[in-house]
Amino acid sequence: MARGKFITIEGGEGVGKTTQINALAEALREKGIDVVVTREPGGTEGAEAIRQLLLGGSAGRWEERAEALLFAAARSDHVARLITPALDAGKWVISDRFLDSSRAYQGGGSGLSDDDILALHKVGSGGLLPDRTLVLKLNEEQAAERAAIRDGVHSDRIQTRDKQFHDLVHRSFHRFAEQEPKRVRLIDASGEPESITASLMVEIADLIA
Ligand code: Z5A
Repeated sequence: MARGKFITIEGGEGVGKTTQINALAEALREKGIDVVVTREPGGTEGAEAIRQLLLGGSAGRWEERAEALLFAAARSDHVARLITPALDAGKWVISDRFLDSSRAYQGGGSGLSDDDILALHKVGSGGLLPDRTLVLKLNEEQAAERAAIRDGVHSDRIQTRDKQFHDLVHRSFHRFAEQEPKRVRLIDASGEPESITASLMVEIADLIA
């Protein structure tokens, strides 16, 4: 049986990742592909428990390296128990965030080196990389508007970080697309949901046999 494909969706908060993942999964199912949708941090019982530790609590709850280790630990369980078995069974996996979020937030934003984040990923998850990473890009005002409509005044521990932090995160995602153009694609997320889904399908067309 052919191994399934592993797709990750990345970008800042409120850009429409969850909306697009659901639409993309539907479009792939219509083509007869068996799709598993998951998210990070989370996706398995243990990783969802770590999610609560990471996203709740006070802004300074975790020191930067401890935070990076917790994300890597959650990812390790997610890869071992959900992602790899699904891919081995021929299913496609679409994950709402993955390694590139750690590289952008704990690396670009918090200042850990890319080499250190990749070293944690090698130990925790065997260095697994997605077949394609789709980064949704949207200007800050539109993303904040969308997140506010959905969440009101509620923000998680990482959303509350300052503008400089989030600018560094955005720049990191752009840099990954420049450095790895075959794997990482930037998608304009400013239009209607249907047209964004069509753009995502174009970017993964070569993976559909
Ligand atoms: N994090 C990290 O630091 N390191 C890591 O390794 C990992 C994660 C894996 C997880 O947050 C946090 O963890 C995240 C990064 C960090 N923190 N930050 N900041 P999360 O999983 O709770 O949330 P998120 O990933 O940041 O995304 P989100 O806020 O849930 O938003 P979204 O999924 O991108 O957007 P959405 O829910 O699909 O859409 C938002 C609203 O806009 C909603 O009302 C939609 O109906 C609406 N929408 C969507 N598309 C459109 C269009 N096209 N037009 C108009 N309105 C739209």
